[in-house]
Amino acid sequence: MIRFALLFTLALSLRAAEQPNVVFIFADDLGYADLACFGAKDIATPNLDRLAEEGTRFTNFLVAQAVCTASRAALMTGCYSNRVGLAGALNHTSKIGINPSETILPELFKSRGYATAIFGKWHLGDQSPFLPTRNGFDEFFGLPYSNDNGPLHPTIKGIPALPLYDGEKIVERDPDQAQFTRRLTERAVGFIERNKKRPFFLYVPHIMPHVPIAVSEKFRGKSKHGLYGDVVQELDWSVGEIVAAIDRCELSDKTLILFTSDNGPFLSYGEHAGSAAPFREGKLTTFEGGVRMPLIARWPGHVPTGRTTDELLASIDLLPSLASLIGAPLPKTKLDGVDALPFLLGDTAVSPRETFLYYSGDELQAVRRGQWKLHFPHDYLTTAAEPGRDGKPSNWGKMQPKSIEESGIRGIASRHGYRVERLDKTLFDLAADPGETKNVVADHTDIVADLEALAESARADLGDAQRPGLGVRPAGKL
Ligand SMILES: [Ca+2]
Repeated sequence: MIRFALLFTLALSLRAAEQPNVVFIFADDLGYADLACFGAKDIATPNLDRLAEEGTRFTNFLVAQAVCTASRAALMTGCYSNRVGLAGALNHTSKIGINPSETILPELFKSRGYATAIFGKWHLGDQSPFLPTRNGFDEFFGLPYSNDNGPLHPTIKGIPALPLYDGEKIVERDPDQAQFTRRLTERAVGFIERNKKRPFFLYVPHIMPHVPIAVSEKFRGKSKHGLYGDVVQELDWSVGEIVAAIDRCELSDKTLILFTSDNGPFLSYGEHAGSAAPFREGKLTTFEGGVRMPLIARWPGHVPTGRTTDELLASIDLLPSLASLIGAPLPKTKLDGVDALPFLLGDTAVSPRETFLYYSGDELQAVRRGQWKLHFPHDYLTTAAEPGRDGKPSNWGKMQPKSIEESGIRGIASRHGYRVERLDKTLFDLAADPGETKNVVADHTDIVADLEALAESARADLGDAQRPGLGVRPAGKL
């Protein structure tokens, strides 16, 4: 009996040795072209460039929606965010959050015996049942929502102090924003060192470079791109520290490291925002500048080195792919993501993802198959003529923002200085025209018909504006 127990323990520890660690680093509002390895000219990102050289660059990677809460809900559930009832960006008055009945990414890792931690911004609900420590994370240090959700909000006055959490306890209010990147990095490195002998899932959703941007003394004035460049260079340093800790603990060959951003640049903030070049628009839009993100994956011996792939992949595919990687059973509820692990690992050059639904909140604004993207008529945000300066958005001085709770496109426009424009039904060929400039709808009636049929089946399942979707599940409510 004792012998059997010993063998059983041995089998378990052998299996544990085969379980790779996963480190997921997520920037906030970083643009596609803010890294040198994705086209930045005046921001130096040597650590991320090296990560890309030692792994694979994905140049056609999409997040589900171009705004914080929605993007994170999709990452955590493997579903379009509207399927799980979440949209936009939650704030300190929100009574909803991630539904505790959803099986989310860290819970899959927990089911396989992993240590789990989140150091950074959660943004899936700040009420107790929605906190990360109630939803699969052993450790949490960071913010429950965005760093502008406090007295430093660029345009709204009277928001209460920004809380910094350690576990479920608020340990500081209005912490020094210039220290966020350093402090999260220290936590991440400490977690790696403490858990080097067991499998772990480390999620580092950095608070920067979301406005109000801030940088520690050591990085101030160091870039050729002003404060924004300094902030991105500190994030690059952070990635270097985390990778160095993995290498120092001799975990390189058993750790998959992923780096990307939650949505495109907050363009209304001008010099305090990044670049989505060569893509159109940025955050809060369904143009590629809003949702196309720079994804890097490194895992020596498993993820091909020096590879760049333009195959389509989406953040909703990461949950089923990572579940497959660690042998965790999938959630029993419907998923939108597909298992792309063989593609991630380079066992096949072809991604299993062929189509994508571009929702903004609960409105289906565009659909895509391969290179073809069909926009339905919709409003969108674009920057006002006057550029944002010194942390204030464009149109500053002429704006009349009401409250952080005012929802919808007009609310966002008034709060962040955007203009609202209208797009007609438009077909773009992203292969020939990645910047979405030339409407070819009249030339391709067969493609339009195919994409319209795709949209119609999406509407039945996930809804569209006033039309309810049969497959939508509710958010968690207090
Ligand atoms: Ca964001």
